[in-house]
Amino acid sequence: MKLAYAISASPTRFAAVAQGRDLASSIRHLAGLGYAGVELAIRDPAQVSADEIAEAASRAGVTVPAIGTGQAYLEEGLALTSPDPAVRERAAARLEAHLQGAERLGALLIVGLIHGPVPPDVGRDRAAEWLLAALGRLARRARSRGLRIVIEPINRYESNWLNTVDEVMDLLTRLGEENVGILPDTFHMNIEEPDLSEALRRARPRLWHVHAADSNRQAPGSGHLDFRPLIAALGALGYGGALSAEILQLPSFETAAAQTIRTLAPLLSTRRTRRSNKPAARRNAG
Ligand code: LER
Ligand code: MN
Repeated sequence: MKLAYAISASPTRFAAVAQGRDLASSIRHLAGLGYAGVELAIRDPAQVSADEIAEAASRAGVTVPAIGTGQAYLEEGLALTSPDPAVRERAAARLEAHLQGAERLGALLIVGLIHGPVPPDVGRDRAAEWLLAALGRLARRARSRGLRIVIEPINRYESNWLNTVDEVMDLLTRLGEENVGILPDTFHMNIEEPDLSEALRRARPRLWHVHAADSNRQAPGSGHLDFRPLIAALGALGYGGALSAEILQLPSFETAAAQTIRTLAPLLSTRRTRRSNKPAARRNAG
């Protein structure tokens, strides 16, 4: 499991990513703190040079585990379930346009908010038909480039469906594409899942990426989520993907990034070091 941190390639109203700084300097800063990966949130891949990002990441010695795509929904209203077929087409085209950059960066492609809500007067069955058709086409195009996609369950206050791990796992079963998996986000899970570790276990067959944020969507350690059992559950599942901090930049990017790694890094190494490092006398001392 590797720690990553989500940053945006351009300014966005989505506040849970670092933004407004030179990308290369953010990447260098995160690498300097010890992050192994930098997740990139990109509104429009036509406005971004994947080569420049790849070079900055390679110079800093970090990977780009995933590309986030939700800004196209938040800033432009693109959605695979829009009642307007032209908008559905543009959303599908935007996702397809990400594939080249995802290939260049060796990144997963995230489909979260851009799947769109169930529109009023459309109904869940029709929205699901549109979504499954669009995801099927995208998955096949991704597969021809050796790429994988992850669908993110998003809490009920941001999306009127696909809120839970089970809902998304059902969607994946209906979709039947081998290269599409799931991305649980601890912020959304804390709202939707009765037991977060249990939900991670149910996601395991397709668990390829995880977003980390505390209960208040701030840096781990700022809220009431206990990351210890979550990371232990991921370790027990043999999860080897990224644990990527997608958090509000409070009080600042620098502080949030430093606090995240200070909180999470010791938990990632606990399983390997705890037994050997603790003297037996102290271990038994209650
Ligand atoms: C995106 O990863 C996410 O978690 C959503 O909440 C976007 O609003
Ligand atoms: Mn997320």
